[in-house]
Amino acid sequence: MDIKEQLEQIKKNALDMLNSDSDLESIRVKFLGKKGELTAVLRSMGQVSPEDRPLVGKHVNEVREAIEQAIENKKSSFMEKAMQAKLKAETIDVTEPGKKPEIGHRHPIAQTEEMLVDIFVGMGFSVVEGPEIEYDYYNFEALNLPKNHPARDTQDTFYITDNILLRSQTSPVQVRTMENTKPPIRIISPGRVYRADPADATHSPIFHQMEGLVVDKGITMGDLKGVLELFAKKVFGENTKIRFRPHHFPFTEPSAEVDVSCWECGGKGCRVCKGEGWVEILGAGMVHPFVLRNCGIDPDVYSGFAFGMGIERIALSRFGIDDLRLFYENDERFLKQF
Ligand code: 2NL
Repeated sequence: MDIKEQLEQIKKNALDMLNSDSDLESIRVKFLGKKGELTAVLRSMGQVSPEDRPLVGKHVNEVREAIEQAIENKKSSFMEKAMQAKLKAETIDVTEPGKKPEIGHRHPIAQTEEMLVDIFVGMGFSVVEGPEIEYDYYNFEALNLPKNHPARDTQDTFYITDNILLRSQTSPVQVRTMENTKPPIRIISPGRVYRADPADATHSPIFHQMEGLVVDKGITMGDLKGVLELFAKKVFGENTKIRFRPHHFPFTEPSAEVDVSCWECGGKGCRVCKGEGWVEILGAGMVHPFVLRNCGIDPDVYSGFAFGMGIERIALSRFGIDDLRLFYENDERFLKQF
């Protein structure tokens, strides 16, 4: 085979290969590379007569260019194909209806807490928060709960050390506020509290409470009743009545348990109020003079009222639920309903 035929054969082989094999780089190396077939022909130019060399050289270049061009064409056709595939795969139909992102919402306990806070903020109360890990002093001692009081039983309270515990009410927040603020004081303290109760439909070792405290000159039980009545109407409806039943708390004197007229039957008696016509929602009273004194406030000059309510209890009534454990199970099928 003379060199001319050799060159034509190389060109044909290269073009054939390009039609059947997509590995363009190895085809380039095989024919055009330093150890490639075309280079081998160039090396054998020594055998060509000097007068033929320019012609053969020209032919080699033509073949090289033809192969290069063919590789280039193949490359652009591959790239075009890849681009078409990509465009097809990534097509966005802008006329398609959008996917609605699933947005969550506040937990029913948080919603209830927010509602209670809003009502009292509307009456001029400020929100105060404090530590959930407390000294025995702020949780009990300052509140006129002497050392052997049953509520201080380790059965009921999570003690961490002898004098440090998980707060069992949010009163310590009020005590701290009275210690470092001069009256008038008008605060609420919502938050998490802890009691060593086994969980059942109406008890949980962790629950939420909101207490309120007003201290000023001339505060009376009438102020307490006015505030709680307004509060009850906002939560349970305009026609709601409230009722005070005498009770005992060590930190208030006098003390009362407070009922609202049943929101379900309006007072006639039904399943919700168990035929009573009334439902207990909170405890309240006039701040005990000992407590005021413990907190550096002179009970001969100032008086105050305080109240405390369980947020879960309000949430249960508001949403018509009968088992408080539902609030803590984080079952979306339950939570999505609120
Ligand atoms: C209830 C009853 C109550 C208070 C909490 C209080 C706080 C201070 C002084 C006096 Cl610093 N009292 N808090 C008063 C009466 C009742 O809670 O049944 N809570 C769930």
